[in-house]
Amino acid sequence: MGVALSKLVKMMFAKKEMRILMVGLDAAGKTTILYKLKLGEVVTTIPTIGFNVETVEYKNVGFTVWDVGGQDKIRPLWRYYYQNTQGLIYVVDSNDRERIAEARDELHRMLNEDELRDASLLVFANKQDLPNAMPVAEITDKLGLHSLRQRRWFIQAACATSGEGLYEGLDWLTSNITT
Ligand SMILES: Nc1nc2c(ncn2[C@@H]2O[C@H](COP(=O)(O)OP(=O)(O)OP(=O)(O)O)[C@@H](O)[C@H]2O)c(=O)[nH]1
Ligand SMILES: [Mg+2]
Repeated sequence: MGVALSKLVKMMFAKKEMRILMVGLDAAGKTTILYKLKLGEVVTTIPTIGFNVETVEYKNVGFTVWDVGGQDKIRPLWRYYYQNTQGLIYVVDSNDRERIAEARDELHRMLNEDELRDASLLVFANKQDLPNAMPVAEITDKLGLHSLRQRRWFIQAACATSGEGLYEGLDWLTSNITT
């Protein structure tokens, strides 16, 4: 095999690593998503105080996913995880109409941070299995995603308990991440 070709083959199979920060309001389903991806199972969760971190392998990419607790008192801790974040996963409980404005405010506050300037944004509109779930278009609107400038973003309907939509989200991240 020629040198150029062998280099190309190496590049094609080299494993990529991506640092992902996953946040969102408490009970949005972050920890459920993390372990569904990691174990393929629905685990019984308790509210996260602090964080969980796991590496999820998918399509030759190692996603190091930091899942940080979202209760209001500990939200100020999110910023300690911003550094070197390439992809931001923002999880929304699609059934939580009362707190969608709060979810929007927290999202925009975070996106204003300089450290996250280059991070791609994937929103999981989670809990789509619930009968009263807001559809993706409504969540897009209520989160003000169309007003985002200079940001690569994508919103994916998801159900953490069945796993629906989760890999579609990762697919988007793999092709839209800043390296
Ligand atoms: N129906 C339904 N319930 C879900 C889904 N995803 C998560 N849940 C439930 O929502 C509750 C909260 O899920 P967690 O994963 O603990 O939420 P979290 O975002 O990690 O919350 P914090 O750690 O407090 O920030 C749990 O009872 C989950 O089983 C989903 O897609 N559909
Ligand atoms: Mg959690």
